[in-house]
Amino acid sequence: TKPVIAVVGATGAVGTQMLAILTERAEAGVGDVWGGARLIASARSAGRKLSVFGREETVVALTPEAFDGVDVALFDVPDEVSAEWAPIAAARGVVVIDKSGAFRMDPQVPLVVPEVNPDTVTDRPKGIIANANCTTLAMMPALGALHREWTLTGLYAASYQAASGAGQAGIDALYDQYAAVAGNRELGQVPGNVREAVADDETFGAPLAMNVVPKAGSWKEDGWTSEELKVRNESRKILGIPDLRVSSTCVRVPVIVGHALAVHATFASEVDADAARKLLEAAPGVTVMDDPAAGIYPTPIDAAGTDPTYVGRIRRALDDPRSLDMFIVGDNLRKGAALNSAQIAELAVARGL
Ligand code: 2RA
Repeated sequence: TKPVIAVVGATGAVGTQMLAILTERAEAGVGDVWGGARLIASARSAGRKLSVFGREETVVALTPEAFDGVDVALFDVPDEVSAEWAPIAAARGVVVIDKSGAFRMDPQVPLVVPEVNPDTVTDRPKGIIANANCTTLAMMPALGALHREWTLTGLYAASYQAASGAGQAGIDALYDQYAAVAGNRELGQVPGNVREAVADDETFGAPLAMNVVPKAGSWKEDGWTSEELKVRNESRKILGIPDLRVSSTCVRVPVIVGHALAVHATFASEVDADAARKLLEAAPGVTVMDDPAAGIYPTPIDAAGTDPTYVGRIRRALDDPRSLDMFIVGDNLRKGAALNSAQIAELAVARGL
């Protein structure tokens, strides 16, 4: 019999994508490994009906019993909910794949990106596998391939992160903000009038429509944000380079879906842009879009709703033959979240759970 998969947080921004991705992959034959789905959410959402694998399923409330008969559970819930409930599910024999930040840096929990470190999936003493933050994930398939060839020594990045990184509330807020400024050609040329028109400092820390905000996540020590620390810690763990030099500035931009990163990557040996393009073309999960003369480079609006990590603007640094500069874009809700969880689940099944 085929294993049963549960989606915990089935009604959220990522949960909704998860159901679509599981269904698509089953229909396409790439992820046709599941014998059924259990949809789990907060008591508030219990009773709602959602479609998965072409069937209507009723959402059930998160209780220990909700995991009875479940083999794999994909958690897409806030950190504190995962921290409490992932161990409860794991104790009932469920393989938990957790998207929150609760377990990512736990040495007994693998942080898996199937294109980069697939073998770590079976080394999970707690029964929990972690899925990385969307900003880190966007870069990993590409950087993993380059690292295998040239040995990564430094990773310097600026992110351009979509509003949907802040969940459904972020999506709703950005659409509302666009509506508040639409058609007004007075805005954005003097201090303050965009703030007045948008009147939403809360969601992103400053208005996002007509703006960019150099803050994603929450403030941490010494002026760093939680996102910037995740980029550093998670990249090191996934790539298996504990002393990798990493610095980033994470920025929210007025895009609905699709995180982008301007990356400067430094390697142990000299690199070559054409060789990098070839390597990336052959790398699983990566699509090269790099023909500037023909106007071809990746942008979020083309990445949204698709699976690959797109890489373009690939060039060797003018002042350092061991460094590459490039622009990387991925759908933060798909490879950045739901798709990577689905791929980890399929990998766990392929490795005999
Ligand atoms: C963001 N990476 O983009 C976060 C979501 N976990 O806000």
